Amino acid sequence: NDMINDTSVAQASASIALASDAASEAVFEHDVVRNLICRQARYPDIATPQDWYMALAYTVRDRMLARWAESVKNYALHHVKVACYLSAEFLIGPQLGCNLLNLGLEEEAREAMDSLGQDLDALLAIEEEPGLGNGGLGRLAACYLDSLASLEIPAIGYGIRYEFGIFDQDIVDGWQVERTDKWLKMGTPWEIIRPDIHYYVSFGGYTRMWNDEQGRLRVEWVPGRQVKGVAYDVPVQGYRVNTCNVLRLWKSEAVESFDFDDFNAGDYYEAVEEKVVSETLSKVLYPNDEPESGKRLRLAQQYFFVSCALQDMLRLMEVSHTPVERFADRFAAQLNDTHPSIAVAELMRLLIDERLLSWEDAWSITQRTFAYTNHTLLPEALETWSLPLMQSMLPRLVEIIFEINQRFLDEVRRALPGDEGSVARMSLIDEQGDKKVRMAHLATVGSHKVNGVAALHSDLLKQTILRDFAAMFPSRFLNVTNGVTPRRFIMQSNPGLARLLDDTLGEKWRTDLTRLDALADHADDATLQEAWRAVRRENKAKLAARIGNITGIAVPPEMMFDIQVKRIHEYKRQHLNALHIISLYQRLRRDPTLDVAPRCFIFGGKAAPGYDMAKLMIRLISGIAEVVNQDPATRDRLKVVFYPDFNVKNGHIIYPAADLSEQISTAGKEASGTGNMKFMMNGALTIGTLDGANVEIREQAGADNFFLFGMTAQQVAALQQSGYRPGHYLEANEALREALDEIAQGRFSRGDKAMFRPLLDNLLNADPFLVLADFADYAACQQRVSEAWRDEKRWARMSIINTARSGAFSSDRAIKEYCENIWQTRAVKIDLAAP
Ligand code: B1H
Repeated sequence: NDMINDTSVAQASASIALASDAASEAVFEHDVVRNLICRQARYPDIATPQDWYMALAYTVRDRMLARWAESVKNYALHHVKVACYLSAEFLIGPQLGCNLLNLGLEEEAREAMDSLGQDLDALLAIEEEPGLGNGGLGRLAACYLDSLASLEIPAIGYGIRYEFGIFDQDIVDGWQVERTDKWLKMGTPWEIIRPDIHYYVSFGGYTRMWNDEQGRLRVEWVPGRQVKGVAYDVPVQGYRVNTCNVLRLWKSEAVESFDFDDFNAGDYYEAVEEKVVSETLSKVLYPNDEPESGKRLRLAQQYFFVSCALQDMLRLMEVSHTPVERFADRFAAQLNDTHPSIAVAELMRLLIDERLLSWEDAWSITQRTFAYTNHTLLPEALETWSLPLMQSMLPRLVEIIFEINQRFLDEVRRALPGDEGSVARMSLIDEQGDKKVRMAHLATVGSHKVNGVAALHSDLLKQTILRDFAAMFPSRFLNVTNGVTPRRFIMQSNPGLARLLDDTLGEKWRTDLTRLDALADHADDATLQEAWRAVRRENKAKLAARIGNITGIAVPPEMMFDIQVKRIHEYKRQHLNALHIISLYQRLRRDPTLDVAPRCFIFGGKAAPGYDMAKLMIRLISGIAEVVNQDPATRDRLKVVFYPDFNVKNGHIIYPAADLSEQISTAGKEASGTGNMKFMMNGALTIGTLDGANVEIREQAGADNFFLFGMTAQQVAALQQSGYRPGHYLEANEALREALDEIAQGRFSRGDKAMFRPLLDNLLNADPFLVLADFADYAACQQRVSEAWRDEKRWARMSIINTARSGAFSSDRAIKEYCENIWQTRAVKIDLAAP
């Protein structure tokens, strides 16, 4: 208490944080009870687990908020540069566990809850995760926020507070059924609503020119309507540091609850409708892992959050009395794919129309501020917006895009005189057929750096979709290989492994993951191997128990756990995995003495609701599981599980239990992958193609510790160029024919021969992702996996080496590269004890 009295009011947040740090477990316990009463309005005897969860969460939150206030104060005081991560998705996962971990409060909380008669693990289990993202791209954004805070880099994440995140998945009769995600139904303790921080965003209407008092020609956008964006802040605590950054999510609201003109005129319903439409903007996340082109509401969402973010950044300049000319010195803004790329035009609009800067000055600021990360080369995933649609919704922004384009194409023409082919290819507007705005081009032209997310992907980016740009601006392009946070994906989800690493290496790996490297020296150590296996056994037993509870399938933990969890997509080739399982099943039936490793194949992942082929792939896997799991001939050698509702929370229990990680996308199609890194850190071996970050995973692990198969990206491109005939591979491979035939016979569809016809026809006639071409090599590689599994010591050694070499895939490494090579931002130490 002296501490509080000795410090001035100006030091309030620091002293509050220090006081709670110094306080005993008894104070923690007292705070939980106080929150139970004062926030939940419940007394202990009648409190539900949800009440206790909330009380505990608020107790933890209080300790973060004091650090947050101190962090913000420091950033403002020292006029530091802030990294702003603009993303339509932040898949942050459950918050309580990682906040306890990062604050170092796990033990204190466990004991406090214990004396209150509550089990911490049970409370952790009832937290609903905010599913504000689809998959890898959204989870990457969350890992990056964790690393930014842990590395003490001033940062803000800007996104959308979707009321409904990614749907929950049920499996009914083998089919995916979507349920709306009501993550807010019990309220969330992790957001701070800031009604005072709000901005207005315009839509529709028209523009007109006018002359202001100084005789300047100005453009005014007369909107058809406006929507209000309100800030909802989520604190992001760094690991064992005082830095606490913010994820600022925007919720849309009607400007006025009622339009009084309409109301007075008696049209009550029209007035209410306006409110409903406005609030629709942040209502729901689009559940596609690639854009579904042309959805009006989606463009409105993008512009909405981007405009709020940029207006917020401009306000922050004002409150720190910094002239707007210095914008790019105070902010680095990263575009997470093209979803926020309208920001390029919006910043120009704000600077020119509202801050009255010249085009040249505004453009210089814009280019120096933005950088763009590309996450996909799939042509169907490249965002374009119909020009008429954009003109009707964002008329002023289209004018600005035209001006950017004109000036840019002039530059192209100066550099490449007479080359109208290049001009047409590079234009921001696709003029073929219905005119479209190419968002990747807008992002590339408006940025000073453009990066891919794995070495191979960055190379392909320069050779394919952005080739002309890479030739013209070679120094603009770079690679930043993705990374994942070891806090959540090792320390929090695999505490047994974390303890073993502490015992073997000391604790330095916790803040510098490259130190895991030293583990490789002990890879053959029998004692370590035994301890290693014990940790893995426990993780597998936990997953097996969970699978038993959820699906009723009994899986023996001694089996090899062969896992493929990720969104369901043809390019990720879950059907290749499925075909191999069928083939293995057939061999086992034919020869019951066949000497192959007993395996449990586990799948998980959501299919976009409109993606019929992906849904059919889920049905196929369920069908195989149904047949295989009850067949006495193979029952203790082969199991197949579709684990429903794969999300961050389920990932916590799945990654640490994997022996084999399936990373089998068609080479050249998976930009990076990040699940591959989570598996590797937790000691799984990878079976994979030379695609995305697999290439670098194999380099790090060593070729001997990675199961490689399949065509290279070059071979894939060449084969498709020369005319791929799936039939050719079918003729050459009897096992493949038999597997496809058994599907066609209705074996996995309860006799229904029509069910899988679309999938079979697709494979036999087109096979756009070369499943048949890679099948033989995949099956042969799986045979090598089986053989390796027999040698326990060899497997343990390979597993240890994989973890040891996973340091390069920490998101801390990735964020350091962003800071050094793109953002030019530095760490700021937040010292609570400073005077
Ligand atoms: C990735 C997406 C994506 N790439 C559009 N592209 C979306 C595109 O809702 N949409 O419209 C949503 C997501 N996501 C993934 O990004 C890549 O496929 C992975 O390979 C990569 O690891 C991940 C992070 O870079």
